[in-house]
Amino acid sequence: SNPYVQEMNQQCRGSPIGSMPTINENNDAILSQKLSVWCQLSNGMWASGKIQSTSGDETYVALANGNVVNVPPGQLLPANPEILDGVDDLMQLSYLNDPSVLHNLKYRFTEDMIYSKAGPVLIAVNPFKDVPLYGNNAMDAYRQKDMDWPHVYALANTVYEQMMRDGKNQSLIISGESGAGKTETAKYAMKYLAALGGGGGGMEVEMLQTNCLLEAFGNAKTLRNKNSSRFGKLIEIHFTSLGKISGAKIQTFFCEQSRVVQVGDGERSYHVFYQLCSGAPSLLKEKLNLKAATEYKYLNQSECFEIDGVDDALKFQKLQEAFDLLRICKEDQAQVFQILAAILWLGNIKFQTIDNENHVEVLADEALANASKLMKCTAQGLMVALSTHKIRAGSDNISKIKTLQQAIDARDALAKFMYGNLFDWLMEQINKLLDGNQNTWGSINILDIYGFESFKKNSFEQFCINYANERLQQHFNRHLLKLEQEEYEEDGIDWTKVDFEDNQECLDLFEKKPLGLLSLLDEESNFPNATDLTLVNKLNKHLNINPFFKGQRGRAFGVRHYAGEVVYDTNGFLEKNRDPLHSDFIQLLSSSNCKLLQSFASQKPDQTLRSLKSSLSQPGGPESSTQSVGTKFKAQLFKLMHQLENTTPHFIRCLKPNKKQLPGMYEEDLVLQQLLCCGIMEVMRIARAGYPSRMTHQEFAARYALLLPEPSEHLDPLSMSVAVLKQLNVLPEMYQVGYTKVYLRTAQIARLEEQRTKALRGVISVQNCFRGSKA
Ligand code: AOV
Ligand code: MG
Repeated sequence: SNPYVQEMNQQCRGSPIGSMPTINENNDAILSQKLSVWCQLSNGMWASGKIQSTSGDETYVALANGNVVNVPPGQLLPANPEILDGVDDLMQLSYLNDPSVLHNLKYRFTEDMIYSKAGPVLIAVNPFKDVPLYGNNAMDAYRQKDMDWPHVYALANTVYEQMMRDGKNQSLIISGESGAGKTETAKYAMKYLAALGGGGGGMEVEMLQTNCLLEAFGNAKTLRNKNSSRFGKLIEIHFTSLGKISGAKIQTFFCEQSRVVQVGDGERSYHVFYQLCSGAPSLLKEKLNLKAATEYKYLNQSECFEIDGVDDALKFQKLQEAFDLLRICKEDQAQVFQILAAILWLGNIKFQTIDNENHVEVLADEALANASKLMKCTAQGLMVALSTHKIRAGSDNISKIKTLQQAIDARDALAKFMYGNLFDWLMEQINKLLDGNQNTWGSINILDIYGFESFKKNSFEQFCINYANERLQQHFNRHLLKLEQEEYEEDGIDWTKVDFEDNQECLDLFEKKPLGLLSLLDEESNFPNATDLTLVNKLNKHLNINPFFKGQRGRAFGVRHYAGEVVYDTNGFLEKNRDPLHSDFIQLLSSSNCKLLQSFASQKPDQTLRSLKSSLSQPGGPESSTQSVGTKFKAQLFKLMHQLENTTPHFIRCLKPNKKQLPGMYEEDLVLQQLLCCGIMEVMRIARAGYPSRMTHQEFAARYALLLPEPSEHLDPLSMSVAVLKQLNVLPEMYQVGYTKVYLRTAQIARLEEQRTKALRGVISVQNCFRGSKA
């Protein structure tokens, strides 16, 4: 698997690591001075101890539990002095090795200090319980800088101040595995920014309410997370030049539509269905002919209906409140619920075969009656749309009857189409509301996408999700590892390069044309007779030479992602990538008396037309719209990355301490794997050796020249910058002067700012005195 994982395996799984360069000068000193060490036990875990004696290659270590063990020198690493236990920033550790980092995070985790810094990156370890870190008092404390512990509030504060200071758009990029806590972290960041920039007549209250709605429609219980986001979102919070919120915009990416019709064991469909079924008041239930969730095919296929500790009925009330607050009128709400109920009834529609060739007709039962009633179309119309398709014969259009599989696919496609459009429509309504006034001066973007996923069985959805994470990882690498070092080199300062794992090759595997996964998938999707097997054969044939691709037996293939290897089952890939637009549905929905459904049919006139045309000329029913799902996804992702490139990025890494989603449980190897695969260790190594703050000489001089005792207009910006640094006695090892910029070590900017504020206060109070005496 990938080098990080290999490294992890070497280090954690107790395999011989004698070849690793663990003994260096420091270690020799540690051995001879009988200091604290980490030693790796036969089970691969690290235990702390003190060296008792050494002779030759033998080292005897007294473990904390009193046992004395003989440890080969290759399995010893220096430990930090106890005084460093639980430091805020991992960079403060004297020894930055894996067990020390793990121990420090664990120490903090057990004290409910879930946030830590790893140099420029904020680390958040999911506590899986309520921790008393988020009250109004905490918000005030971070705002007034009474508190400087790492916290998402502290970072949000920095981001805000940086936007106000530099006048540049900022972004907060939150990443981590599924269930690591990204969405919760994003919500806290929003809450803090809303408090900071609120009160200006902006949309902060509404903005916070959107979460309730987005989660109802876009989140679901998966095996990894009880409240897993099945869509990605970028929230832009807009500010005026006075730092007040002026509005917001939410972009969403790739809602997992297949979940509407297909739910895996132990998982659920989207929350909103269960909320509706258990929370709708009786009048609404009657109107929608609504039954319990257990009665619906789309929901009962997984036999998982409830989530521990979640009251769906209560959530339904909250959802209605959110609808009201977001000013979605009652009629629209009624239509939304109607469509949701229609989707549930659609799933219960059955077909019966009418001949030996598996042709079908729709069973005219309760499900058909309710679905058509809720869709406000005729039962006959729905029946025809589900069981027949039109083809052209000469100058006439004739109807052909579908086979059972075609009919089932058509029914499911209709349900997905309705849900996908409903989701998009909701986003549109929210964005119309949030698009407050036009006084936008700057923005803070918060990115929260679905995390890396690796299940027993992985499909097209995981393929897209993991591809997106791969791109995001590259953004992280580029900013914190690559660009950082390139800038040092280009600007001519002393720098010894730190190597890191680049994931460009894995991205190439996805994106290369014509021989990349996405292109080959598109190509195969265009063949009407293609199957899972022909797809796999094609991939194997063209990609087997790629070290990030792994051919498998049967219809699966593997990809070596930065976070580990994932095996994808191609079953359904082609169909999901084609995402055909059925012309028969467009006609059906246009005939509906439900305004919302009608609008879904008319939304994509060009596509509709195209698909109508091709459906008439091409027997075989559904046909691909011009762009495949994979290609559209890639385009969205590129647009997103482009938008992020134009902002100053800030990174939050969420870590999942255990797979059981339980509080108080810290699985070291799971945490280590996440730290290693996302490049945090390298980031710290670079940050420790590097200069996190930098300003051009012009910027620096303009901001700090007032600290010079004498006017210095005659100096060029570079000399002026140097003069300031000398004047303030900044130690030479704390900065470097490059060709274009001043580079500063951590905490130096804070010192300079302090001096500047003092100097400015002096000026202001003198002015005030002056004014006072005049009056
Ligand atoms: P995710 O966004 O990273 O997964 P979530 O933010 O949904 O993960 O977090 C999963 C669960 O962990 C939440 O439902 C909470 O129960 C708990 N949790 C996370 N952060 C905190 C916190 N700061 N305090 C208390 N509990 C927390 V996914 O959306 O699956 O990738 O696609
Ligand atoms: Mg999430």
